[in-house]
Formats: sequence, C-alpha cells, structure tokens
Amino acid sequence: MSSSQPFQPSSPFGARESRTKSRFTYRHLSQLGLSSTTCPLRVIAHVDLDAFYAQCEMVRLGVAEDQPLAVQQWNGLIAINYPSRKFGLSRMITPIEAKKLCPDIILQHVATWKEGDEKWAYHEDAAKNIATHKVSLDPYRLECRKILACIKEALPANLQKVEKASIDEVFMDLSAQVHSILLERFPELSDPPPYDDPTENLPTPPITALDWQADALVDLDVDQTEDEDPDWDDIAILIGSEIIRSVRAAIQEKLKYTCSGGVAQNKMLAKLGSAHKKPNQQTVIRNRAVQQFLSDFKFTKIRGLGGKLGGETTSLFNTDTVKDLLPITVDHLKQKLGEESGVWVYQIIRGQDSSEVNSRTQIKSMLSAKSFRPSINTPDQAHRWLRIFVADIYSRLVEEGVVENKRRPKTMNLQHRHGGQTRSRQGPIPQGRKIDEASLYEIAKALMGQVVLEGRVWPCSNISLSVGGFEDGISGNMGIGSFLIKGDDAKALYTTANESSMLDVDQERPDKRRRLQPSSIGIQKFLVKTETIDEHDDDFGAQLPGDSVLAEETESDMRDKAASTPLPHENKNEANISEVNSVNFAALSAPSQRQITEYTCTRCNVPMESPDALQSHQDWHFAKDLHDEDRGRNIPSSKALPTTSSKKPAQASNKKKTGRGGPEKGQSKLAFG
Ligand code: DCP
Ligand code: CA
Repeated sequence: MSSSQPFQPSSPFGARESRTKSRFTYRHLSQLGLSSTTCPLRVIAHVDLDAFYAQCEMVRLGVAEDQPLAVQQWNGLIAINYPSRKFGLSRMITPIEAKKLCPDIILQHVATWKEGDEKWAYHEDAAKNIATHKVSLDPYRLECRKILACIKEALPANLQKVEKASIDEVFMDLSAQVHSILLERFPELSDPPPYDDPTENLPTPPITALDWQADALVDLDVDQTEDEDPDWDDIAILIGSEIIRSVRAAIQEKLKYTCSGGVAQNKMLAKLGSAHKKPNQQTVIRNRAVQQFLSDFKFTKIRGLGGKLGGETTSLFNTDTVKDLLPITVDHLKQKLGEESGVWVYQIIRGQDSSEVNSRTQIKSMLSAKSFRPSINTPDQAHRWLRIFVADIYSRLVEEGVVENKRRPKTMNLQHRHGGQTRSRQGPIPQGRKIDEASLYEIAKALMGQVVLEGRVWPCSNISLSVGGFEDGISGNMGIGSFLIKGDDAKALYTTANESSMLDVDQERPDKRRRLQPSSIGIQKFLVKTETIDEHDDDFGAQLPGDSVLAEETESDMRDKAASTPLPHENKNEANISEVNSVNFAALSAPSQRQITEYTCTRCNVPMESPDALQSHQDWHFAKDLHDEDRGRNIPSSKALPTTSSKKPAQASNKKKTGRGGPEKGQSKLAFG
C-alpha cells in the first residue's frame, strides 16, 4: 500500500456546525509529518502475533484452524493455540496434563539440533533426548522475518518506521503516513496557517462521527462523552487503525497468521492495547480514553514497571494500582524514587511516553549456550557442542547480513563452567576476512583451547558462546583468499585470541567488583529500548537449582525482568540436563511450582539454592560486567553488585506481553555458567 492508494474512509463526512477551533495547531500537524516523538497527534501501533509458535506449527503442518495444538519443549509447553485454550490449557501444565484435558490436541515439539548434526530438524524423539539435543528457534525466526517483510511491504516505503520488538511483536510509528493521508483527505489542512503562524489552531475536522468498524474501543475518560465531536487526534488514530487493519489483513492473507493490534499515541499504550483483546482483534485507545484505560491496570503491568522499580514503588506506596498512585504528587514520587524515576513514573501512569519507534533496531550480541547434566568431560564433547553453537549463531548471522558483510561481530566470547568456577575467554573475530561457520568454529575452539590449557576444567557443566561488538561492514573488496581461515591463519588466530584475551576472570578477586559499581544509572538506561535484540535460542527447561540464569535482554527488559525459576516439570522428571531459553516464564511463575529460596540475586532476582550458588552467580555478573565494560556497554542494573545474599523471596516471573516482568519471549534466557 502506498500513501497515494485510496483508503476506504471509515468516517461519514459531513458538514458540521461551526464550533471553536481544534485543540491542535499547524505546528502539531507538521510535527506529525516528521514523526516527532513529542507530537500530540502521534500515532503508534503495536502488533503481536496470536499464540505465535503454535501458529507457526499450524501453518507448517497445515492443520485446520480449529485444531487444538500446543508447542512442546522437553516436558513443558511454550505456546498454546487459541482452540486449545478453550480446554483450559496453559503454559503452566505438562504435555501429559494437556493430553488429559484435550485428548485431540497435537503436541508438536520444537525443532532441535542433534549433537553432531549440521542442521536443526524436527525430531520425533526430541523430548526424550534433552541430553543430546538443543532447541532451535530458527523456524520461528524465519516466520518472523516473513511477517516483518510483509508488514514493511504493506506500508509506504518512504513513510514507514517499523521496529521489531521481539520474535512476534512489532511497533510501528504511523505518524508520517497518517499525516500524508490526512492531507489527502482534508486538503484544507495543506493551506498555510493564518498569518503564517504555526501556533495557530487548526480548523476543526469536518466530521461529526467516526466509524471504528470492528475495533475494540476503550471507553472514554469519565469527563469525556461520545457526543463530543472528534478532533484531529481522534481522526489520526482512526486512520492509524485503518492502516493496522490492512496490515493485519495482509499478514493473514499472505502468510495465514492472525495477530492482534493496539493503536494509540505512544508505544506503551499501543502495547497494552494489543494485549487488550485477543486473538485477531485490534484495540484503539483514543487520547480521551487513556486515563480511563490505565486506571484499571496494576502499574506493574506497564512496561518498565514490571520489575524492580515497580516493586519498589509498590512497597513504598503500599499499592500496585495506577488509580492509587495518581493522587501522589510528582515531588513526592521524586522524593521516594529519585528524581528521574519519580518523574518517569508520574508521567507513565498518565499515559505519557515519548519513546521512539526505532527502525534501526539492531542486534548487539548473539549467544548460544547449554548447561550439561551430566556434565561433559572431554574436549571432544565440548567441540561437538561448539559446532552446534557456531552453526546456531551463524544461521542468525546470515539473517543479520553477515554474508553480504552488511554487519559483522568483532568479538567472540566463550564461557566455561567447572564446579563453582566460571572461566571466560574473549577473542577478536579477524576483520577483513569473510565470516563463515568454519572460521567461527576455529575461534571458538581456540578460546576453548585456552580454557583447557589451564587444567582442572573437567567436568564442565555449562558452555556458552557469544559473538558481539557488531558493526556495519564494508561490502565488496574481499578477495577469495580472505574468505578462508585455515591452517596457518587458524594458528595465527589462535595466538591472536590468546594474546588478546580480554577476559580472564579469577573468580576469587572480589576487589575488582567494586570498581564496577555504576555511580548512577539513569532511568533511560532501563526505559529506552536499546538497539539490541538478541534472539539467541538458548534453551529453557530442566533448570536446576543453583544454575546461574540471566536474561540477556535489552535494558528496558532487564528492568521488567523478574526471577526465572525452575520449570514445573524439572523437579518432577528425570531430566538431567539444563538448557536455558526464552521460555515458559508463565509456567515458571506458578507459585506452587516455584522454588522459593533465600538466596536471590538482587541484580536480576534469580533465586539461588545456596550461598555458594549465589556467589558463583554473582561472579557471573562480575565477569559479564567486565565484559560489558570492556565493550563499553551499559551495566544494566541500578544497584551495585551485591556481595551479600538478599533475603527477598523470588518474584513471580511474568509474561512479557504487558510488561509484566518476564524476559521477552523468543529472546534470551542465558545460562552463563
Ligand atoms: N514464549 C516462550 N516462553 C514464554 C513466553 C513465550 O517460549 N514464557 C514464546 C512462545 C510464544 C512466543 O514466544 O508463542 C510469543 O509469546 P507471547 O507471550 O506473545 O505468547 P503467544 O504469542 O504464544 O500468545 P498470545 O496470543 O497470548 O500472544
Ligand atoms: Ca504473541
């Protein structure tokens, strides 16, 4: 669709009685055209795929749309389609329980890499082979890419701003497109302002009623009535809603996926909107309905308030509802929460959010990891897993344009865990050479070699491999010779990696920790969605007590993140290996199935089984901070690295959808040993 293509107007046009001018000015209108984040006419949309992984499997398998289906990962369920939800199925239950509740259900296990295989596949016996398989989310990533492409195709190329927010969520800033449609439909808006003064108010819209078609409309605020004539913000949002309806129709028509949408003035509201009515619906939150809409929410459901800040706010003000927080003055909030957080909370509960839709969202790092139970004992075993990690990371690099040299990572990091000790080695990925699986494997092996040289490294309970330091590459000018990295080159690389090991962490040096303490971390670090989306598919499941688990998320997600706890099934079954993934935080949060421990990491709320486990987990933070520091990244915590255990009980993990605290699905639950 292009902006010049006709939209089906959804509003009866007609003359209306003269009334005072619009609340909006010519300047606001031109800000709309520029997608200004402070424009009061701004139109932002959020689209979230319904039961995404389940839909992917339904489409792949070609099953009827009313066929109950759930996606299984080991002994857990990670996606439940809507037909099965009618039977009371949720992510909290096991496959066996699901079969009992809904005997006709199709339980499709996720694709896996089998140790030694070169490619992931759908294996019938995957669930039984947790020790030798590793989950692959590639099939879902591929579908996600198709959906993203379809969305981009449905929007005018020169006016679109699309941000992929997770594996099945997209934000769109529709402002520029809405602006162009407004000018088409209401040519009088193109007239210069009276006296050429941009602060002059616009004429009122020549419309008395808006037809919202099938949209779910959120009720207006108490002091507003439907009788009031619409202003330009209503019309802008209505046009946004038409656009989203057509985008959703395109996705369904071309790719057979249904999704839900939210249209509002900003990202925070749009996201709450898309979750409001599911599946296959869209919700519009007009500006005049924002307060009403929000006041029914617990503020902990607002993106950015699901985690630590939300918890602090709850305990400081003894409430978790927006309604109760509204009467609190900004000064009081500032006094209790600090200057920046206080102001932010004050604004966000009033629906004010000027965060940008970032179309240049780019991956900062990619990680593939596995925790081994039983532990592995030989370099050969480690190498076999490294091959899988490399293949896994490489397939994502290909998507990221590494083959065309559009973007490339600069460094590789390997973490190895033996007993309570985590060793970490980092080396450069040589520039000027083509990155391929073989060259990455050589680097990974070299890093592993360094670890092994130290001795006392077996048995190993976890290895994680990551690449980072992405930068835009220069395409072309690469001779064939530079594409290979073998023989002497590989030796040279080994040396390079050796010499430039940036991280050689002795876990026994607590003194170093102190220098990592961030002096002050601004609220923006948590709230602004950074350009990072790391969708590595490290696996969840069978997470055992004491495993260090950290979500490698965007900083804003870190804020929302609550504890990740063992899956319900892992305490019940004989699974003896732990992989870490993006998964099943809903299941994790079931209180009866959760392990509440006294040793909870105050940085990420991960509960630990013992002081030792906590210590080694903190060491992990330490190592990662060093790593981040070396790479100039922000340290995603508002608190200094803890040296003592916290007595806080584990917080319930929550689903990401409304910013309820769980790590983003399809993103990153990492085991860093
Ligand atoms: N996912 C996961 N573990 C979770 C949450 C999600 O592995 N705890 C995966 C499977 C989901 C996908 O991410 O299909 C998208 O997550 P959503 O939270 O958006 O949930 P769904 O898309 O499955 O359902 P909904 O229709 O409620 O959005
Ligand atoms: Ca979804």
